[in-house]
Amino acid sequence: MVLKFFKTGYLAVKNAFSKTGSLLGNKLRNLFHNPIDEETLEHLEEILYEADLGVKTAMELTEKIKGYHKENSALKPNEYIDKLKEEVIGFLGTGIHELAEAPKDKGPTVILFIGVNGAGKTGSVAKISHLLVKEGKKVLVAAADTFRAGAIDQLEVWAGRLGLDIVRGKPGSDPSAVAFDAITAGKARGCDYILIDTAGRLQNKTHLMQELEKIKRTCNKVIPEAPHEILLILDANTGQNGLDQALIFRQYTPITGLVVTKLDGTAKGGIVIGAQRELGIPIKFISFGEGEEDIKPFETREFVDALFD
Ligand SMILES: Nc1nc2c(ncn2[C@@H]2O[C@H](COP(=O)(O)OP(=O)(O)O)[C@@H](O)[C@H]2O)c(=O)[nH]1
Ligand SMILES: [Mg+2]
Repeated sequence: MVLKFFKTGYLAVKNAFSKTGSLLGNKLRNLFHNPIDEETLEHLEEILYEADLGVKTAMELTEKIKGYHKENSALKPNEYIDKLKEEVIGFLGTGIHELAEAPKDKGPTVILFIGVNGAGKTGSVAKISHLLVKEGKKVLVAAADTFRAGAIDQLEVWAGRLGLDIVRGKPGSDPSAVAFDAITAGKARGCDYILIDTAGRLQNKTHLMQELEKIKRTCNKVIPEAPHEILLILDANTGQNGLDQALIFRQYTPITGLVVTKLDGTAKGGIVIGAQRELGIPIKFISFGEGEEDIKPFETREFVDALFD
């Protein structure tokens, strides 16, 4: 389904970045005032790397700039930045990656939220629910992080605040049972979406990964196509480490989309580019604050404009 809330996004993203001074634009404009020589190019690669675009992407972009300079040595600083932006947009493609939607009469659409502790899963369940509700969808959230009692309460507070229907498990109970109850209830109540919060998984703990497998099988029992989405939540501050985690998660489960959180608290917005490119998993949402409005569907052009502004 198309979420229509990205009109105001550019400003929101830009504000989030400018708070922490992560805007690449200024750094790059300063840099491109220098003659484009080996030293400048090396510095360029460093700036891109430091912004967490990833080694490969930083190198490739630097090579491209070198090439452009060879073709036309009279380019202005802003023109180099425009070239970089074009390249990045070329890597990532344009348009938004829409959320999956269950076929008509085969709903609700079930979305599983996974990731390590503290990545922003519970917050993302709440914020995305809020977006969906604003689109007129009927949403139910499932507190299936039964590992920590606090996590259930946390989602319940969000649900109360945002007026979301919630199915909660008892602390210590089987998360699959919560998923089962939630989907059964959501079906009976004619919900459009069921968003399932799960416990923070350590990527090296096999039993937690097996538990995830069981949750998936349970979803599948109630609705054969479910879960329709498995979103991995990545904290932007974790940089390359976060990408490594994602690779391990992916050994255990397909991931249909990424949600990159905490873009307000980092100077490393480039992780969004590195993540989509190096993992080949589409970024569906970016989050840039703790409030329910601080999330939006990811749109390449707008993001790149904000990042390189
Ligand atoms: N500044 C900021 N904080 C965030 C963002 N997303 C989540 N948080 C905070 O990060 C902490 C962990 O988030 P939570 O959703 O509980 O993570 P979980 O353990 O994966 O469920 C909470 O204090 C959130 O308020 C974000 O985009 N920006
Ligand atoms: Mg949580």
